[in-house]
Amino acid sequence: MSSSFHQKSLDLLSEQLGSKGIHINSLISKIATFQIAVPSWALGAGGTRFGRFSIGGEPRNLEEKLEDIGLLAKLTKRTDAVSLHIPWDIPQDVQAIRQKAADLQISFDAMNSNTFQDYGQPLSYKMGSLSNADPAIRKQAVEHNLQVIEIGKSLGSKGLTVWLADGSNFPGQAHIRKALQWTTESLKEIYASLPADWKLLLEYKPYEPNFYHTVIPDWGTSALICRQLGDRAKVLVDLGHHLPNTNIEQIVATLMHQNLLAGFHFNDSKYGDDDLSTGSVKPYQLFLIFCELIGGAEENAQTWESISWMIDASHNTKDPLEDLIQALEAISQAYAKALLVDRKKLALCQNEGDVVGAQEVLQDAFLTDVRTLVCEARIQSGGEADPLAFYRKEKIRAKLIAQRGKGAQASGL
Ligand code: PSV
Ligand code: MN
Repeated sequence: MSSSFHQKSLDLLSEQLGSKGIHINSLISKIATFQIAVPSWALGAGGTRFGRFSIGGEPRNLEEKLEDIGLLAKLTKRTDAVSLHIPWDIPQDVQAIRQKAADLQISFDAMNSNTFQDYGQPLSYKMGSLSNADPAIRKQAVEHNLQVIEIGKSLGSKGLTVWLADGSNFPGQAHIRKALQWTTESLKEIYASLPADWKLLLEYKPYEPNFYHTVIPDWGTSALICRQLGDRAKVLVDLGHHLPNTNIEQIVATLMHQNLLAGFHFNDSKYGDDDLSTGSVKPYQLFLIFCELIGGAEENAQTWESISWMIDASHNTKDPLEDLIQALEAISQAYAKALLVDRKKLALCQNEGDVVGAQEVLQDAFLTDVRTLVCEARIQSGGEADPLAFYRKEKIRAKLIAQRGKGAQASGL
């Protein structure tokens, strides 16, 4: 888009929104300050159990992962943090990693523990980790989480995200109540070691890798456990961790109502944990989630600052950096559209039972083209007007392949 065309579109939008009493500058500054963390595992090609196709030029170590996020930050200005996964990202030299991150203006978002692989540990997680019937295995899994906290402390992180693969594949395999009890007790031990200024983000997921029962399958179970841990334990909503057609915006509203929303792992899905690019399948759902978030924060259910924002995706077919640029854009657009909702009018419609009117209010915001707005926020922050076009024009992937090789990749999902 030429800069004069951009300016014309911006003027037009400013006029259009101005007639509704919306000031474009305050919108732009809100969009510009909204930052979303990127996980270290989203930078390489993922795969399925059937195979993995390397994209080439993928990061080979933690330093290169930081460099990729630094590049994303520079182009998009929509991310300023990385979320590490232990043991995949254990820093060899903490000071050097801290320095590198500081040079790239990247901070360390929540740390992720991993008790779903064995990675050479003495005891196997085949029958579960924090929920295992064997106390020695539960202890090993607890200690792993404590080690993750220590690494996070050394890097300046402020959160621990726990996602458990624990569950069972067949009826009768597990004692469902005991598994839940052991999980809760293990998490209590982890929570007791959580620094005072940290939070614990507890994920849920209905199925996979277990297909009969999962110990923490839904937001309700996660919330029940969090309540038993303490105020700093909250529920993490990974958009892909729901059965088809689940009303995720309602879950978000309910959690906010209880001050129990830890944050998000953004992605999209058609079936389950497909890890598709955020907003690629259900952009309206994403918009409705942001409507609940903005409403919840405005009405003081939970503060905006208390919520963590992160992408959780794995790419089988796309260039991961291109995909992340698209995801950051989709999230910014959903947020921008939700900011346009005339909340006073919506409240009026709700109070008067004007169902049609309420839908019109939402559609009016959702159908507004906010691309110019998001682009302007990026330009004002010093980013690229069109990061994807820039990435392609500069042939960044080809340069990364030349530098790092065709097939190499650090460990990850
Ligand atoms: C597995 O489902 C998963 O995608 C979870 O969402 C975690 O957040 C992520 O892997 C990293 O462990
Ligand atoms: Mn996740």
